[in-house]
Amino acid sequence: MKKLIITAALTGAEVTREQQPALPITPEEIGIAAAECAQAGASIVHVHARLADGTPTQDKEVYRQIITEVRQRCDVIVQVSTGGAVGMNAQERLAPVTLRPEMATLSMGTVNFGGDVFMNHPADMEVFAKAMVDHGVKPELEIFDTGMLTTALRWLKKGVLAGPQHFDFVLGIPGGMAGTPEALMYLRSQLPEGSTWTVAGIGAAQLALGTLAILLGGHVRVGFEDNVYYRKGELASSNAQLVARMARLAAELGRNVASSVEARVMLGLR
Ligand code: KMH
Ligand code: ZN
Repeated sequence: MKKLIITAALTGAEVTREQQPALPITPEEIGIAAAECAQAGASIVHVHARLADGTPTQDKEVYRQIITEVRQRCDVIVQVSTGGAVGMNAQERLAPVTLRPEMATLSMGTVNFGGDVFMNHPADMEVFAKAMVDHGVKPELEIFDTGMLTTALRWLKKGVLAGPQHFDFVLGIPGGMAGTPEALMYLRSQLPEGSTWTVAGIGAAQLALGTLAILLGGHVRVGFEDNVYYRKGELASSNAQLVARMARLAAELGRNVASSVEARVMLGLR
């Protein structure tokens, strides 16, 4: 089977230090966490920027610092968020793409997000896609529900995006598709030939769906953005602890972990 790409979603926009004391917030902390995760087997880090007090920001300069801090320490692929935090406008969300990172997330539709609405207007989504193509940034298509995958398939027909795409099934958000094996199996069954996919299970689904993805030939996202626990009632000590567990499981199940160099080839990065 293909090698396993592990993405570490280090910080997110919603998790707080109160919920997870080891949450990396500053660019330096994010750089250190990225290097630890790379050492543990991650080939991609999904990053969100925060101000020093923890407030989410899409400020390009903070993202620039994050990329610099990561690059000083390791060769992991940096994937910036264009989701940002609920309530941010499209223009601010798109800002880090102009830094020409290797990858960026691209949410494929609007979804209820806990008690909020994560807005993704179709016109904005197309602007995001075009900006990524223009800047040579590989999108990761974020799929929170089935209609979002249908939209992606329509875009491929229409030529908004071309070539094999990389999908992230984010399963278990209250308002989105459930974090169940059935949901994952259905989404996977709809993918065009040549696609790559990863799964980001929320909360307890992180371990179960990640393990299933290893068995199915997909890829895995772990980290504090999606889950702060190591097991029920026990907080994880670091993002790297969650990455290391996935790498161990993969080894047991016969999948070797991809290096960042190998992941770049598998994903067709520039
Ligand atoms: N913070 C969420 C509302 C992404 O990074 O692209 C959106 C999110 C998705 O985290
Ligand atoms: Zn994110």
